[in-house]
Amino acid sequence: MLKLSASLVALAALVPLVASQAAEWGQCGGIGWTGATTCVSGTTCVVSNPYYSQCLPGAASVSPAPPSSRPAGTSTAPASGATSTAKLHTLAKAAGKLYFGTATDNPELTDTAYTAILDDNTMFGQISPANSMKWDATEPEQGVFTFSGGDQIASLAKTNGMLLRGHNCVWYNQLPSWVSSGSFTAAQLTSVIQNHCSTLVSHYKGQVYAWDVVNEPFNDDGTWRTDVFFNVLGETYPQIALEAARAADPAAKLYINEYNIESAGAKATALLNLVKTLKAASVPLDGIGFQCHFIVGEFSGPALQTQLSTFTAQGVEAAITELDIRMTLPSTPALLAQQKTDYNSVITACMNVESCVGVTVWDWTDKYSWVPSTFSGQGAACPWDQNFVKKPAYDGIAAGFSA
Ligand code: 9MR
Repeated sequence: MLKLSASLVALAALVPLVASQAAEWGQCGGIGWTGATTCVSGTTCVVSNPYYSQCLPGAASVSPAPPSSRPAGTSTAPASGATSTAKLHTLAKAAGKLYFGTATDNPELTDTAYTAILDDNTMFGQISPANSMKWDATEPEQGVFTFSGGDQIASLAKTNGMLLRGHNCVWYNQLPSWVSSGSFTAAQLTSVIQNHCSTLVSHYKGQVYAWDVVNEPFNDDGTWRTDVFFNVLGETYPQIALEAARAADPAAKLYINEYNIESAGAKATALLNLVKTLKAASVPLDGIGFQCHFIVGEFSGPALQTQLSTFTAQGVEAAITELDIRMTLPSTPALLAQQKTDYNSVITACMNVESCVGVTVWDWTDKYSWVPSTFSGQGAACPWDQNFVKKPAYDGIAAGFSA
């Protein structure tokens, strides 16, 4: 304590001498920045992106700056800075994977500081639309298809030379009410599914690497979700959707995408049994998406690796499709360090299973994460913080692909 107080006094004494220097965690450069471009002693000005450079601690003995000197919006512990300058998609490719990618969403694309990073195809080699290819966005009224939002994301992927993931054809959520509340015979709903999947997948034919054809079919206890599809058609609806998608774009990989299957349990068993049933019946199914919405410190890399191996042994590929690792706010250096370990464990699990083809984060920055609005008091789940500063998690990912 005495030592800390002494160094604080010493730092305070220095303030008049370093007034033209940015404080630790302060901004020190970037497009449009007119403030100080050098950092106080013990910190280094590190470029995070073209719009933002930050003074990051270069020596462990430096005391954290008071919150008032941190960038606006940094309400939690600042990212202590990733050190890797390698680009994640480049690393993933070098490691033999198809891609490292991210979800994005149409409203975010007006944020030029965001798109400056999103458009870097050495960082992201794959894009998933977070919302704009879902049923409510693409067929809001029966037979009326609207593709403008999805087309914007598809065009971004094409312009940047990135793979595109279609998300999704059939899901219990984000359904227009004409589907979720409709009263259909089995023949009518079969036709509704066939028309939706066929029109959607055909529209993007040739542009999509893989489609999440069926999303989240099971409850956590392994029972089927009792949505309109299951209630009317029972266990047959995945086959209807998969066959329609295959006919519409024979080159696209067709996936079932699910969460809480990343360790053994009733839900993973139910999905594994469905995969076996579908494969035995020669239903077109090429992959399983492991969403991987995790909580810091509550995840096992070896368990994930076992599940990836178990599923791919059935003759399907696998992908990490929606990775994020949330924490109870405020973030702390210890939580960020554990998050780095956890991100590393996910990448390592995928690296250790050859048929795990790639990894997608469910947006790369906390600024646009779905987590805080869904889980009260939780967040900081992405590898970049809300100011687009890379967190230690970034290093965890980079190290995973480099091992
Ligand atoms: O990221 C999506 C968010 O913007 C939407 O509000 C939410 C609504 O259901 O869906 C989010 O994406 C989900 C994805 O489509 C399926 N797996 C879970 C994702 C996070 O909720």
